[in-house]
Amino acid sequence: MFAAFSAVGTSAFAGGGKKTKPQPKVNPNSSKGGPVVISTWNHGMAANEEAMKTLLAGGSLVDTVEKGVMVVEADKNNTSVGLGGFPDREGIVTLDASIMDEKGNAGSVAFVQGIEHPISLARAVMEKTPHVMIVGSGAELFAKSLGIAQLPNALNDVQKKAWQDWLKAQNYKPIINIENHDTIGLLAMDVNGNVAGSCTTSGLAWKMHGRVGDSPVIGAGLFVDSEVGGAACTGLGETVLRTLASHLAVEKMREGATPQEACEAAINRIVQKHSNYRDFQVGIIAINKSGEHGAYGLVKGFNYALHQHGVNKLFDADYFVKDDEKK
Ligand code: SD4
Repeated sequence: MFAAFSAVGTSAFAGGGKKTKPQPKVNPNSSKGGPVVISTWNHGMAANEEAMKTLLAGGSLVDTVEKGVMVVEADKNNTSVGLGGFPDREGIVTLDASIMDEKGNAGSVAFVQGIEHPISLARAVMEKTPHVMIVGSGAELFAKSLGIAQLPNALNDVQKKAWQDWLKAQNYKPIINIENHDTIGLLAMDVNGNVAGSCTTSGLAWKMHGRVGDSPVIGAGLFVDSEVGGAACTGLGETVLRTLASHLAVEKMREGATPQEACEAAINRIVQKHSNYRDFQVGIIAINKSGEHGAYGLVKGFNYALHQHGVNKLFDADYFVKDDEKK
């Protein structure tokens, strides 16, 4: 029913024209830093382990970025990714995910219910359909056609209690840094300097039913261009959607910025466009083809896991809002 389809790398984008293709300023041939896996928050440690294991065992980059975040999706104690995530204000858990490969192909799903691994469904959108994004009941129908089970969307005790507590005041205020494990965004580079990425989340707790965040939107929560590198965001998705922060970071790297400079430029743009920037969190990670990485938060508390040179380690990211510390 769904024919295999590869959107990029086909004749539509192949040479033939007389124009010279602009070259990124990063060194495309350098592989001195690879392989690298970087991902957001504490849960990035477990995701990195699985991703690096997959890559070193000869898995493809897409396998790597998919399998890494699947560990987090499968963790029912995680309240911000996968089916254990906090629900929307109607008490329904809805999930968003996206994936990009090293050839520029992309797939995503949004507003899906009862799917244990939305990242795998996003991958199937990328690999088995002519589309990039499928949402809601259409995505669930697509899952069914692939034999992917749709599980009953029942809340566990932790989810139910949190939702019932929220209902008492019904105060919608996104919480900054939910216990260091919000959305997972993961970027991987192989020894040849090829880059791919993935992003998966249950989105913001107590969101309106039907709300979609940045994570499944290519260029917002995730962007990869393997000629340059990749970036992924976590935090208040509306602000990332307004600025397409991951795309912005990759384009900054294309112009010659380091990954750290690119992350800071993306957060600076969010600050410029949001006068209430002290009230929410956004974190961004980036890597380039040389295996260099960057990470930056809007406010204190964003951390990330980096697996490189055989070591998997958590780091606290630098951040923008520091004026409280000077008092
Ligand atoms: C969203 N960016 O849906 C996600 C949520 C998140 O840290 O990252 N929380 O807006």
